[in-house]
Amino acid sequence: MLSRRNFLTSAAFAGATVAVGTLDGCSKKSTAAAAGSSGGTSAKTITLGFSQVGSESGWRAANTQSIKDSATAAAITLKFSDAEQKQENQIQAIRDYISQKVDVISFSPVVTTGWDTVLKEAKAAKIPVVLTDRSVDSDPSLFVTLVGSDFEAEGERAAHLLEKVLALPGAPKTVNIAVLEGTTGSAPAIDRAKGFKKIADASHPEWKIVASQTGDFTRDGGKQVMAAFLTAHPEINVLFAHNDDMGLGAITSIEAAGKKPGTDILIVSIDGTHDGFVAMTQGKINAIAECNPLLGPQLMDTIKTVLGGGSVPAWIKTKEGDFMAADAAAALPNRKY
Ligand code: GZL
Repeated sequence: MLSRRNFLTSAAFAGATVAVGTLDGCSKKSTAAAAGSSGGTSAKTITLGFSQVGSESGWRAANTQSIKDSATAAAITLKFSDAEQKQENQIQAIRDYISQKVDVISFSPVVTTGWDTVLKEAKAAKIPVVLTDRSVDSDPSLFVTLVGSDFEAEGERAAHLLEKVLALPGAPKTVNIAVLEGTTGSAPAIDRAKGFKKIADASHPEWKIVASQTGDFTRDGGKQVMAAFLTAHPEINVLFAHNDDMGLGAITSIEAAGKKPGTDILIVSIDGTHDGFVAMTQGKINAIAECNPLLGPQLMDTIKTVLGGGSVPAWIKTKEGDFMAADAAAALPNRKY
């Protein structure tokens, strides 16, 4: 069986649009609508049960705010829970929503595996599930769709940004890369690493990854792991951070080691948070591949379509750009997060 993540990639690639509730290729209504359950009506107020990963980063804070603001704007009743980056808390929250008979469940899965059982329980309860942000390796029929970014493309984009940074005057010819990985087992960590490696392997035999370890998407994680990297590998002159927060934490350790971030150690990261942009204006981060957290409006529109019995694409991708440090000052006033 094609895993959900592979299916999403192929479906997105093929531009496939599939009826909600099933991916068997024929057009069917959403599970809820087809079953005539509460989800099939448009008159009553929709109740959404949402399980958020946690509050680990600036990206997550912006994502949470977007979901809360958009639910209010859409007149959708939101039940919201913060899992503190623990899968067991997300599974419990989903079970609570099932017992509360919400109309729809949405969540950003902290890791890609271990969801089949609870998703089968949601399906048995005829409650449609919409993924946001991160995908999972589960039977695609257990989900309606994913509203979120293409993390593998983000990894490729980060590698291309590093190419541009290394083409600037004064950049080193020897490239010794440290990687601060996201949460182990999460879709962004897996796919960003895959995308970056694809470009590195294809075009840059001179790039050497000398250290790679998770900082769990947090500033403290980035700070602690980078400090250890610098002790073990004084030759490091490039950092690829899977998110801005780990990059910002690493900057603290780089400066504590008497080195200049953005000069002695070039930094490319992913997200595009406010503080990431500020670091670019200070020359401490050299480039950022944006990962848009403002998924709320798309999520609420998708929920209304699904509960109205409509069809949605298998993957609703977010739009996002790439930024070199030289672009940051001009872009900063217009940033929405
Ligand atoms: C990406 C999201 C990641 C961000 C991190 O969509 O899941 O999790 O890149 C966040 O900042 O912690």
